[in-house]
Amino acid sequence: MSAPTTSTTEHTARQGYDGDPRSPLRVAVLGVGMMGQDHARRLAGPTAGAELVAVSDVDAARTDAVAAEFGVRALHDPKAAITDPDVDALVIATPGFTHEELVLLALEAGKPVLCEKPLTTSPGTSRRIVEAEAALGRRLVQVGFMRRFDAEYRRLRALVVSGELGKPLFLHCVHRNATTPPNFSSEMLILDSVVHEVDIVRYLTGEEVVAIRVLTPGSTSQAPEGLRDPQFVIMETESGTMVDVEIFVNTTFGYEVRTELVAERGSATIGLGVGMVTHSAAGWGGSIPPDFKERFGAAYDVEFQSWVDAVRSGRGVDGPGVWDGYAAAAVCAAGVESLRTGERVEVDLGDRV
Ligand code: ISE
Repeated sequence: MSAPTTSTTEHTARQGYDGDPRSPLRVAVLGVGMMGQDHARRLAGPTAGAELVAVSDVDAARTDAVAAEFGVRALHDPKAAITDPDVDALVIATPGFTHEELVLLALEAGKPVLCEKPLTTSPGTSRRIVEAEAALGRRLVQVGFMRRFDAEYRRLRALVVSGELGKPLFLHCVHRNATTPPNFSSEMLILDSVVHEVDIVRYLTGEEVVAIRVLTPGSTSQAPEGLRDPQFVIMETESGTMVDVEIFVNTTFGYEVRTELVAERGSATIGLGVGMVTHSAAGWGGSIPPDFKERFGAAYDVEFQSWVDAVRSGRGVDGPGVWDGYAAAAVCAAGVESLRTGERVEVDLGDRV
């Protein structure tokens, strides 16, 4: 629950976050579709030290309805929300193609941002953000790679970092969704879904991805006409760790994300979903989450709390940043090229900024 210790009149009179640890961080959510509404709920509810103060969406009726639901201001122009003196920080959950402009405006306004993935939809536009933030000389942007806040992924990373099993040789990844939203294209399996594996490979190994190849097995009859689903993705990291990803987004029944690490002296698997196994007349078994909102709900909560804590403490944003967003965009763009050509495509990130 938010813990505001100053009255509304006191903190709405501020211009930007005042750094007083008793003041809540006043956040506006831009884009209140499915994900933005989920984040608005998170900020209005369990995130301590945050106060949801405004929402904004291109759909004016939706903006008004969500604003009324949370009792906050409806701002119809997202750009005005960014410069609003009573907004300290922004959550950007608008469609990916709008991110570049909004994030650059937020950087210009000097406001911290939690931007949903992808950072932007191309490496060139992501790189512009990397450079704009570098020119400011301080980190303001966190990218919404929520898997880094998931307890199981954190344990797997700790295991890799400990060196107990030796060098990672393979990562076998499974990423399955029950269904896709309308207009989900074959490229989006890479840009919208596999982007998470790209980030998690970088997070687990601490290395960049240097090459990617996308193969297209026969498509499931359960996918919409023309969608190449499933796809099989192979990535290589700098030191030669090999990664395979089965991305399958119309399994019809539920959400599954698994990762098996194979290292020199052993292996470890996460995402088996074996939390509770029941035995009954119906047989034995557990449950499969319906979607990512449930599977990664706790990770989103931790992600938001750590973003708010970092901004309020004055130490600045410290979660996955613009370089992570840029690297993921570059690998995914190479993946889309490979999807078209069937060839292995090398990734060149250029100099680290
Ligand atoms: C969606 O946008 C997500 O981010 C989910 O985590 C992923 O599983 C899904 O495939 C994407 O469409």
